Amino acid sequence: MNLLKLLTIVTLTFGFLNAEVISHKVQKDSYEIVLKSEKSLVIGDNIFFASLYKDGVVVTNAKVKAKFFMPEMPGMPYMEFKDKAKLVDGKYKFMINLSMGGTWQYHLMFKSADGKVHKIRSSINL
Ligand SMILES: [Cu+2]
Repeated sequence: MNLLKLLTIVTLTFGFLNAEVISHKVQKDSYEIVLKSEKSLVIGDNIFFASLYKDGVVVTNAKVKAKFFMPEMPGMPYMEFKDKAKLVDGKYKFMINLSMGGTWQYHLMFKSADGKVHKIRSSINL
């Protein structure tokens, strides 16, 4: 086995072990939002679930959208991926394709029944 192959395997293994399930809890405008990834994050398609609460009660009548993006870097253009969430078992489910490792910024936007739009900004590491 040559060194390059070995390095590739070590890198992939480390990457796999190092990947995390995301669980972010954020307070915003008297709402609480819990964002979780279904599995450890991977390069490629990732399923996320956002749970929304107001005064401890689950909110299921909001419209939720997500945008994940990575700013332009040397040798890499700006990247983004958006999805509109679907309500599944009381949680807002969406899919995001993370096309490379690194830090991804995300915006989670939800429109509550009163028509107000709320935006959460955070980031994940892959
Ligand atoms: Cu990048």
